[in-house]
Amino acid sequence: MLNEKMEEALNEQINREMYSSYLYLSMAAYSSTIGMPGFAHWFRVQVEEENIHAMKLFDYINNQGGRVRLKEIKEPPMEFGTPMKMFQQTLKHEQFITRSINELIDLASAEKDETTASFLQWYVEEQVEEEENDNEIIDKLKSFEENKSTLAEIDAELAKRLSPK
Ligand code: OFO
Repeated sequence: MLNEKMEEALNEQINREMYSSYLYLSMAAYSSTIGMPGFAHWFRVQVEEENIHAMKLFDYINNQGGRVRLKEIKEPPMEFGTPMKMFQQTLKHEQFITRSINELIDLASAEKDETTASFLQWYVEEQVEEEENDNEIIDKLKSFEENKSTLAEIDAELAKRLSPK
């Protein structure tokens, strides 16, 4: 059973996950605009990931007898600069999400809500993966900046990303 404070905080996290989904959808559109179909594909898969993150919270709130409240989703930017700048923004956003998950766990502990603290562990691991993925791509883009690879090669690699199971 969720107390009001926890329910409100989890609903806020649904909104952040939906914003992540929207942000990456906008990055997918931008990637297509700059002629990078592999990047666009990678971000579309990321949108699927974010929708899963949001829906896990949605189901959890419902299963705990709480009320889901869907709030307005902020409009994401449309321009992201170079692929490097875009992935730096992606990493920065994921670091923000990691902090928000940590704050939720702190709140769950303060409220003595062990069930929610345990549920949120999945997100802790997921965030390690999310930041790792972005760092890996940033490294690839560094190698491009150092003339060790081409953007077309990186684009072709990102095109291989599989949808989440
Ligand atoms: Fe990208 O991890 Fe959710 O928001």
